[in-house]
Amino acid sequence: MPLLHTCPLCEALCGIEIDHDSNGRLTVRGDPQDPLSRGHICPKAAALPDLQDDPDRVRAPLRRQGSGWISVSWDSAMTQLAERIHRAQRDFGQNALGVYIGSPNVHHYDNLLALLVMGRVFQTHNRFSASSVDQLPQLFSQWAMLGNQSLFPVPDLDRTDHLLILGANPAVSNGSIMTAPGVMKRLAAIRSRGGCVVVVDPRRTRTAQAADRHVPLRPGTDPLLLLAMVHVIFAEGRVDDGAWRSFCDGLDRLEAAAAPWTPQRVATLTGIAPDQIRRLAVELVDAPRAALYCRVGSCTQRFGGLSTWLALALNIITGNLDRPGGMMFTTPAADMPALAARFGWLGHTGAWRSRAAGLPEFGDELPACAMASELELPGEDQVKVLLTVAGNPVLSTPNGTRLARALDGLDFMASLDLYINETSSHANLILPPPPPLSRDHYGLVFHTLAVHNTARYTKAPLERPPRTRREWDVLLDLGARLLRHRGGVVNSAQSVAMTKLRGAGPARVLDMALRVGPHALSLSRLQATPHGVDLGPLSPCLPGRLPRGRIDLAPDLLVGDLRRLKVAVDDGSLAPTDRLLLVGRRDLRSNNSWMHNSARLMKGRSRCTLLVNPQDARAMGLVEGGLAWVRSAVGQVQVPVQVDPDIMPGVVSLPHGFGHGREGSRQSVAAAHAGVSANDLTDPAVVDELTGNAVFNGVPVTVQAVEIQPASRDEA
Ligand SMILES: Nc1nc2c(c(=O)[nH]1)N[C@H]1C(S)=C(S)[C@@H](COP(=O)(O)OP(=O)(O)OC[C@H]3O[C@@H](n4cnc5c(=O)[nH]c(N)nc54)[C@H](O)[C@@H]3O)O[C@H]1N2
Ligand SMILES: Nc1nc2c(c(=O)[nH]1)N[C@H]1C(S)=C(S)[C@@H](COP(=O)(O)OP(=O)(O)OC[C@H]3O[C@@H](n4cnc5c(=O)[nH]c(N)nc54)[C@H](O)[C@@H]3O)O[C@H]1N2
Ligand code: SF4
Ligand SMILES: [Mo]
Repeated sequence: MPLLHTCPLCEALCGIEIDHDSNGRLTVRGDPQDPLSRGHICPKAAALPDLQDDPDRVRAPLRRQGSGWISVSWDSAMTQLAERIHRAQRDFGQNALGVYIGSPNVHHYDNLLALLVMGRVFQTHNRFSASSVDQLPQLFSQWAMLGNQSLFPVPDLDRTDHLLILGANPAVSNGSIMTAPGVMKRLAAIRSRGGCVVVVDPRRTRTAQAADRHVPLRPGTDPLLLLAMVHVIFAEGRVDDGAWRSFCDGLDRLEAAAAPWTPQRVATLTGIAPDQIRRLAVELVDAPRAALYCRVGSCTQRFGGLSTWLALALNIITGNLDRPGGMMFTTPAADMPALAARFGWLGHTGAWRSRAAGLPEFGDELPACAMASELELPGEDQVKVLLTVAGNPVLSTPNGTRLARALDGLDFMASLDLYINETSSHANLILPPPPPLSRDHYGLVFHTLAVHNTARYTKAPLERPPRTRREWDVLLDLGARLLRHRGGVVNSAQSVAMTKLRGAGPARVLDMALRVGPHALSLSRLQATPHGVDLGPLSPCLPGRLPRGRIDLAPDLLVGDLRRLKVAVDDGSLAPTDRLLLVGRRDLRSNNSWMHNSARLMKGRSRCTLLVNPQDARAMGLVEGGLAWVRSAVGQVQVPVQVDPDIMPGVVSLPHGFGHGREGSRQSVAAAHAGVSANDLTDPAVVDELTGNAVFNGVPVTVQAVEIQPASRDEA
């Protein structure tokens, strides 16, 4: 009998079945009875057993000793960790602790719950996470417009007639803030029922190839395109007059904001002709049901906040928010947005700022771009002790090389991680979690972002390796110890409560969230239906789900940020020049910076290549397979060239998450396919100043062929 589980690697939430083949090896298949994924999986799922068996995976707590590592007991590791954090906070103030929370935490409900509890205990302003190298602009816009950062609209893929995709490549990413397993089938279905899919992207991606139309866009100019689209909707009197008008404010201010931005004015900057811009806009009105979906490509740029604001506003004024076939909200069994509202986690910004760069906090977190300088800059509030939880910021945040140096200057660092990698290799302690097949799964976040309401809870199919510990246990144990160190009656009582909560386990908390949720489910009910339950299509919920009961179409902070955009347009920094613009890309068999230690995923040709348009390659004397120097304001890397007509002229693309050749990391397969890190080129000083989000797209670079020195006679 196969054991049921759920793949935690990406956002698609595929149901899987774990079995053994005739040689006793673990196999992974899609679960055809999962109501959401219906048997779909991608090649990464097959590699889940590799994590289980990987000899490089950390199997017991490790303490640095000289240049090596020794394994230590959990108790000794936890005692040291709690003591070092306590001492630093006592001697240097609460902000001497820094915490970085990486993206896999969002895939494990128990991690998320533990981190929510620990927010209060850490008591530091120096909290960072992968949000600010990803979807922070969306959180910001949702907070400013809808009043709740967690109210993510998702495209109602299975019912839409027109999907406009901006800055996303679901053919490869499997969908993001759009949990839609088998997404390409769903996109094909739009077309086979007579609908249309359009992709706006500097590269003709696999998603674009499968669409009706691809519209190339110059990197970093999304807000200009979107402003011109808003302009067209108003100028042509096509603003929808549906029920949304009764609960939306600021229509006039939105119109005024977009008034100067005609399609003609932005055509050269965006690289899109005025009639094409007009067409992109009116299609959203003319289609019976349309959705404008924008993701990472539009977020991780200088004006990410403006992009996500304008995209949401366009969905509203074309009548496509909260209606079937448009952008809709889920009704998840454990209702995170509702819980966020209940506990007051709606969002806030600027309550404090990073010392060096002056970047604002959002929702209690400072931008990851501020992290290195908060470690480096001496004085009050300097980070002395850092805890990373499932993150690899040396490869995933701008100027990783500088961050790596800053990590070495810390008094103490600990990493909760599966591997000794580019980040954790700088730590004094590495604390290993169980691998994915040894942990229970519920898609607390991703059921909230799904194109259809379902719920699935799966128990760990394999036993937990004995010397690994769930983050739930590690973090709550740490919390209890820190409170004890702090002393006093209140702290002692809270410490006892935390130990009790730890003992109760995360499943109990999940059970409570399910019981108070809109479907009044329970854990036992989900355990009785392990393939998952179908909770129906997305359904309209506005204005009921809005904390203020109203939407602001033109929040002051966002309208105000248009000044910064205008300056950039006026000073020419968004205009075409001789410099090439770097953008990112993902690969189906990668997962950000990890999963590169699985031999089956890494076989085949190298994927860490620089895509260059043939026209640019000719101009620069670059040849397929030849090496090139890529240089930016902060660094340089040497990388093989891949000449590709699908990338627009003037743009080059490098994937992130590579660069495994750094000293200290111990991932033998990854090291054999090291590649270079795109984040040795990206610059933490160039951010979306409004939100603090990192900029990965539209990074100016120069590219130069590497001169191959002819071998000398002696060598020959
Ligand atoms: N240039 C460029 N940079 C980017 C991006 C880009 O498009 N371009 N994308 C950005 C985006 S969207 C994101 S989300 C970030 C990701 O940034 P991060 O979250 O910092 O990096 P990951 O590469 O996801 O690293 C995850 C780490 O968690 C560990 N890990 C995996 N599973 C577990 C687990 O269950 N428990 C624990 N404790 N550890 C685990 C892995 O070994 C790895 O070290 O990267 C960003 N960086
Ligand atoms: N296989 C795989 N799947 C993944 C991941 C992975 O690393 N590998 N990472 C996961 C994570 S953490 C996330 S956040 C999601 C992200 O999922 P997606 O949002 O789909 O992200 P990408 O695949 O990076 O697609 C971004 C697209 O934006 C385009 N782009 C670049 N610059 C610009 C620009 O200025 N404007 C516009 N409009 N487009 C631009 C790029 O060419 C690219 O095609 O994927 C998740 N899924
Ligand atoms: S699409 Fe994502 S969730 Fe599905 S099998 Fe692949 S990695 Fe796992
Ligand atoms: Mo991400």
